Formats: sequence, C-alpha cells, structure tokens
Amino acid sequence: MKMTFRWYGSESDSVTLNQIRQIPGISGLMGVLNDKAAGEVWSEREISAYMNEVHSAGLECEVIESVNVHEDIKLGLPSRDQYIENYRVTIRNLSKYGVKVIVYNFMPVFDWLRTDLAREIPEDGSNSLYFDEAELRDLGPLDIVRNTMENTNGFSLPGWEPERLEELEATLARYHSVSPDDLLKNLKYFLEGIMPVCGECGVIMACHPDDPAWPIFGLPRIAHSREGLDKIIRLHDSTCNRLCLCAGSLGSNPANDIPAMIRHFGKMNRVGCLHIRNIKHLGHHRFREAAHLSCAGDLDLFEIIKAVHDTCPDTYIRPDHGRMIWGEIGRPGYGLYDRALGAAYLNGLWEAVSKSRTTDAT
Ligand SMILES: [Mn+2]
Repeated sequence: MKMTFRWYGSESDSVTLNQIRQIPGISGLMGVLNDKAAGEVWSEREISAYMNEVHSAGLECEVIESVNVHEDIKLGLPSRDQYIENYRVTIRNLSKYGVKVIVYNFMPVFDWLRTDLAREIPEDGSNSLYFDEAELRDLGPLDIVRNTMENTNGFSLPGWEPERLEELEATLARYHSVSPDDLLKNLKYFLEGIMPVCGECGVIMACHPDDPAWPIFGLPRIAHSREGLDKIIRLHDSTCNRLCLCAGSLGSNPANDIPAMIRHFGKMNRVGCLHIRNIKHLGHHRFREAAHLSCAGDLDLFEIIKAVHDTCPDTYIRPDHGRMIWGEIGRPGYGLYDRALGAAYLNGLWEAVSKSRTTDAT
C-alpha cells in the first residue's frame, strides 16, 4: 500500500509539498492539474513542470486525479471522438512521467454535490461538508452551483469550474433523453477508445463512484452500488479497467457495505486506488463528513483497511476530505490538519493489521 495525499499544485493549494512530506508515511501524491478544462490535452510541458516540482520535494506522483471526461463523451455526441483522441494523448503524456493510475468519473454535469461546505459539527466546533436532500427541494441546480461557488474560501473546486457552468442549463436539458443504460453504453464507447492505449502504456483507469451515491436532479447515474460498479467492470475486460473505491462517496448510502465491496473488487484485481474517509449518517439522504476515526462516523475503518490488506495490498490510498479544524482556512475538504490526522490513523491501522496477520501466520 502506498499512502498518498491530494495536491492541487503550488498556485492552487493552501498546503505545501514541504508540509505533505512531513506527514509520516506519505510516499507521494494523488496529483491534479487544476487549471485544465475537461477535454483538453494535458501537454508534456505542463505535466513535466508539475512532476519536477513534486519530485524535487522528494515525493512521487504515480496517481493523477480529475482528468475530466468531456460532457460530449458522456452524452454520446458525434464530437466525442476528438475528445477521446485528446484523452488518449493525455494518457500517453502522463505515462511518460511515471503515472500508473488515472482517476476519472462518469457522472453527468456534477462531479459531487453538497448543500453546505462548512457545517459545524456540534460535538467539537469543527466543520465539514454536509448534504441534506431536503434542502435541494427548494433549490435548482443553478442555485446550488451559486451557493457552492460563493463558499469555497476563494478556491475553485473540481467539477465546478466557472467555464463549465456557463452552459449548465443547456447541458442539463441534453440529458433529458439519456437513460442510465445510454450512459453505460457511452462509457463502453469511451473505454473501447482508450483501453488499447492504457494497455500499451501500462496505465490503469480508475472510475470514481457517484457522490452522493444516488441519482440527483433526475440525471442518469451508474456508479453508486456494487451492481452498478460490476456493470462498469464488465464493459471492458482488461486489468486496466478498474475502480477508485471512494469510501465516503459509496458510504453516503448506508446500503453499501464498503468492506465487502473492497473484497469483491479486490479479489477480481479491479481496485485501482482508494479514497478513504468516514461519514456520519443523519437521516434519509442526509449526512456529514466525519473525522476518519471509526467511532466518529458510521463506517468501520478497521474493516475497510483489513479488506484492502487482504485483497489489494499493493494499491494506493489517500485520506479523503478532512474537516476544518484548529482554525485552518483552506479549500473545503482539503485542509492539511485533519487529512494528516487521517493519514496517520490509516497508517496505524495498516501497521496493526499487517503485524497481526504476520503473527497469525506464525
Ligand atoms: Mn473520492
């Protein structure tokens, strides 16, 4: 297992590489090129500048997140072929700089959704991302976008880039005629277009699940249950076609048994990497993000780490969204302190599971 940390680049992140390298047990990043729009080629010049900076700090970057899939690919429009070609070029370019896993998602329009980015946790006065579907009833998608963009502490958030949102209404209307089966077919077409290049370059594609783990605004969604993720794996039979199992996204639905899902896809060799965080369920389609510690939320992180250890021990993990604690101001979910605590806790669980398994065997 390699413990990693998400980093948006020195221009866009409140956290520095020197801070990240001092978190015990961090081997590198799950990196992001923050200013790239969906569909754009990531040039070698841009990738190399990012990687040079990361490597100079003594860190690796073998996982890249948010190479966003253009909406035309998800909609199955004729223009998708050019965007798929661009994606192939980006895969080749990233592979030249040591990237082994690319995380993407196939969610229409919204990469993720919360109704409050800084909801106070009454027990300790910290705050975290929060979702209550009841609050959505009075709000349209544009209201949600406006609220979100006004509350990001000056940071842009992936999936909410202003240029993507200008045509939001038109894009939403285009999805009226797209069923979940259509979306699945469009994903198959995309995978068939890129998988040969992945095979040549040794790059794994890891599909991130829907967040939250159910359909929103009537849009088709296909990646929020074991059955749905099974269908995605069956679309293309290659070990390059894998999943980014995000415990917090999938865990927003209490019906998802996260350790069982990890074991299921781990045994199939279809886990590309994991995002690990905890969730506190507060009611039907209502939750907040919690500290990583098992007793702070409703997920059992010990069982999650055991499942990873037993079925996909060579994978990449990162602590996912943290709370905002100790007065830190940063990108919602992506401050330093609580994610560093999360990494230390997950590394502690890993050490305990590893040593107990060794003892069991002797
Ligand atoms: Mn995630």
